[in-house]
Amino acid sequence: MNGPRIDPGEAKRILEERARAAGFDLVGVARAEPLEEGGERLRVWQEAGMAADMGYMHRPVELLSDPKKLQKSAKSVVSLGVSYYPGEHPENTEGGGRIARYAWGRDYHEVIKGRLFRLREDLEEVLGVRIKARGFTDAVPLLERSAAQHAGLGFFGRNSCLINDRVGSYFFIADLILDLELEPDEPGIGTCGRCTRCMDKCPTGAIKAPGVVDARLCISYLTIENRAEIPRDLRPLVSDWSFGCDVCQEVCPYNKRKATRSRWPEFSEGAGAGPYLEIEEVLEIRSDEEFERRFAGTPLTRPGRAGLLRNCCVAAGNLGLEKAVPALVRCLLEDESPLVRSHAAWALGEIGGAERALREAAGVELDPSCLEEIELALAGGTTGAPVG
Ligand code: B12
Ligand code: SF4
Ligand code: SF4
Repeated sequence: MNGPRIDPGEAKRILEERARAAGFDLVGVARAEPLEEGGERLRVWQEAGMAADMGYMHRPVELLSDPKKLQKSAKSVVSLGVSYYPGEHPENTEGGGRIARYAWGRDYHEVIKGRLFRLREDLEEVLGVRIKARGFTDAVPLLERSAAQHAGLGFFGRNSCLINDRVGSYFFIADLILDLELEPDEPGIGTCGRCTRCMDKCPTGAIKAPGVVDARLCISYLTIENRAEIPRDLRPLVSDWSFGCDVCQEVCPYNKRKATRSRWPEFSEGAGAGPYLEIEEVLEIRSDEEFERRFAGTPLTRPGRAGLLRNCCVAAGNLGLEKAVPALVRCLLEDESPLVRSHAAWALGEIGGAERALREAAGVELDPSCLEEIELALAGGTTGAPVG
């Protein structure tokens, strides 16, 4: 920081005022110190293999838990919360692929980054100093939930989400690491009491202990970060989720009582893909260019074309979506990705009525994993009922 020394209490008051003016619902400050308890939990989680194949989550604990590793001169970590709650899913009467609420609108990385940088500039102007800062959301390796808990934004729920007593858990966390001294907040406190709803209702049993999510089982991981197949035994449990999962937040009493709609129009359902994907339409996307064009500026580009089509196949199979059969048959016979072809075969096995197409595919398919899926589908899919 260059310029006159500023009273940390006064600087904090100005930060709060400017952050709220910038549209952030929550703001808190912690000293730029290692997040020891969070780091220890991360180490145990990594060692148990729960980080699956997310390369960035296998980085050394010291890197992920120490803000000073991101900025040497850091004095304060500001955590900001912004509600993305866009409302409830309408009933799935059309057979759509369900999208987690955080992804209904525009890509939050871009939207929040813009406002973070403006907030930093605003602070510099009002305080009359140059501030060295790093601003990010869900991008740079730091335990953002732990940092935000230290800064008083909320407490850890048994679903591992950070819950704020006033707004629930449907909020993004963003961070500004600053070389400016700010008066720190008290850490967030709160409790789930005797409630265990999220653990009881998680469709795949991914919440292994209070606050511990095994990513290998989590539908959010399986449909977004995972680049490989969705394991066969988990597919029926994924239900109609085609991007992310909200079950452990939907059942949470804190959200039932507190969730208030986001004030950011970028996160409303009209700003992006909305609550459901039209499965048949997505299944017809054959090139990466077309995929990028269709979902540009939304979080849905994350799993890539093959990943999103894979998810839509699974949702179609679980919904028994007969109207998707022609599109699934084209995926099976024409798609260049074995991932898509194999999941299309599975879906056709679940829905039934596509024996001819499956036999035709069996005659031309060269990929061993696709061939196996086709054989299984012809033998009757998960349900065991013969196809055709
Ligand atoms: C990897 C990751 C995932 C993985 C793994 C999730 C997990 N629970 O570990 C997957 C892909 C599964 C995932 C899913 C989701 N994610 Co995510 N994810 C991340 C990421 C990049 C790292 C999380 C991490 O470090 N995991 C490792 C474990 C060990 O850490 P942790 O989950 O943060 O848990 C900490 C606390 O819970 C604490 N803790 C837990 N219990 C207790 C109990 C006590 C007593 C104490 C003291 C501490 C404590 O210790 C842990 C270490 O700090 C963060 C962004 C970031 N850089 O932090 C976003 C982040 C956690 N994700 C977020 C979101 C929105 C989601 C989803 C809701 C998206 C969706 N709808 O599909 C789901 C929620 C699933 C769930 N129940 O966690 C938000 C959460 C906001 C919030 N209010 O909590 C974050 C912070 C992104 C952001 N910047 O907004 N995610
Ligand atoms: S996001 Fe879904 S699958 Fe993952 S822990 Fe929560 S309820 Fe379970
Ligand atoms: S559902 Fe219950 S146990 Fe789970 S996070 Fe919410 S209050 Fe805690």
